[in-house]
Amino acid sequence: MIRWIALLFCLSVVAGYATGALAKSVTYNLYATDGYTELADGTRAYIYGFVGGRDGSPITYQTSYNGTNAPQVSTTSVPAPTAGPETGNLLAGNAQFPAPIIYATVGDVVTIRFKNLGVAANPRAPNDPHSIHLHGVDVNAANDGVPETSVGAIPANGLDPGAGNVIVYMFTAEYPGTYMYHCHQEADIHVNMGMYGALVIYNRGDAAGVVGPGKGKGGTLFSADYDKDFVLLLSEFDVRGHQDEEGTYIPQSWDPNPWNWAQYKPQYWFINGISFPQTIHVASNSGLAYSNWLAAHPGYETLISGSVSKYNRDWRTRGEKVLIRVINMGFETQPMHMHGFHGKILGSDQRDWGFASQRIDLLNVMQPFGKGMEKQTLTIGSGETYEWLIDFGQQALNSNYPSGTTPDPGTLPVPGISGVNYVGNPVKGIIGGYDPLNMGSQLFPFHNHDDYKATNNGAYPGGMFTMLSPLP
Ligand SMILES: [Cu+2]
Repeated sequence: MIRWIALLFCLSVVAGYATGALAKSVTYNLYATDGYTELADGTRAYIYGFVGGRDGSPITYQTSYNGTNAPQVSTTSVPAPTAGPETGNLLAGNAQFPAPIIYATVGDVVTIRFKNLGVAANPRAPNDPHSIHLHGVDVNAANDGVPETSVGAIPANGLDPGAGNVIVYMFTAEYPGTYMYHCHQEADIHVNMGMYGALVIYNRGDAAGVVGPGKGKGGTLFSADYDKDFVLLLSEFDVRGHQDEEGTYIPQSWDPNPWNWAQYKPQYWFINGISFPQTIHVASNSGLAYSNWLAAHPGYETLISGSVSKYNRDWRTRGEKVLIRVINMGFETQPMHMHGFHGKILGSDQRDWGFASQRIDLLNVMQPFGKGMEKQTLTIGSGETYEWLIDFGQQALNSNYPSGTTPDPGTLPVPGISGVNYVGNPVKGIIGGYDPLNMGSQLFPFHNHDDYKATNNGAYPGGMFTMLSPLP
């Protein structure tokens, strides 16, 4: 008996050592500030937001939109925040929308050093404090980022107590899955103003955990293997509220009341902070190339692609398994609908939904596609996350598109985009001569089924709308 206890003790020490050896420290430097983002139709919207990234790595950020010229994209080292008044910080006034993705691996100790640079893009706005709420992470109250119940929000430079301080949030990554983070100061305002981003916790050994989501690397989540993962962060703006924070909101004759957020009725819907057609790699209205936008928002790729034929460890199907991490950070409930596929729901809110797709053998290999909780429309409420796995082998590469050379008035109309001249594929070449992935294959819409949300300020198509792109 004693021997067994001794053996168990030794094993637990070894296990503890191995666990400790794998754990690492991951540090992010984040700043709060303001700025302007460009909406799909060129509208300039005032935002609050975050900018920064991993400590020790350079970041690429997008400059505030001036309403005329395409924003610039610049690369800089991320300065570690230090306490005290801040002058001359390059990042001030250049809030990113959405906020930089935070990612780590189970067991990692995650440290977020956070400083408020104040409002630089629009000095008329109040110099509000900001915080970081780690939504879904089971942190203690001090690290919960709610000013009234946690370590307080920090004001920027000024006379307020704590101005210029650096807040350090810490947690140990425990549950793998998809999370979000956002400011919780006056959350009705600051969330809609743009202060949110994705947070992803990977399992140990996940290749994707080294580079983060949207980079074409795979891993395992809730006993299912995937070949690559994408973040789909859903949200929307009522620009009247943004005008109110900017100091430019003019009440209408039919509604002379001052703005308040209970009047919320949005005009713009986003996937990862952009709208169709930018979601399928079209340049912004001002001319910012998608590749530059993506460089400044790493991990937020919006065009979902996968190989229809890549063989992988799940012998039952042949296509790439593509994990879509759906996050609803907006104030509305969104029915997201994929054409051509049924995605398997692996989990929700950072927990395994094994009951929805039961494992079938001792190796824990997932049920083949065609069984379990597979959905083509997923209704997701504010604050929820889902992991939705697509098998691209559910589709072949080609279908029987008609071929021809005559511009087809029935093809997808993209406002402001000329150069319709397709040969054999209704979409190929339609986007100003730009072929999103140089593909000769089918494309499938993936969009909000409240179709009025697939609009940009009332113009269809737009808004919360992207594509699924089967590849060879
Ligand atoms: Cu805030």
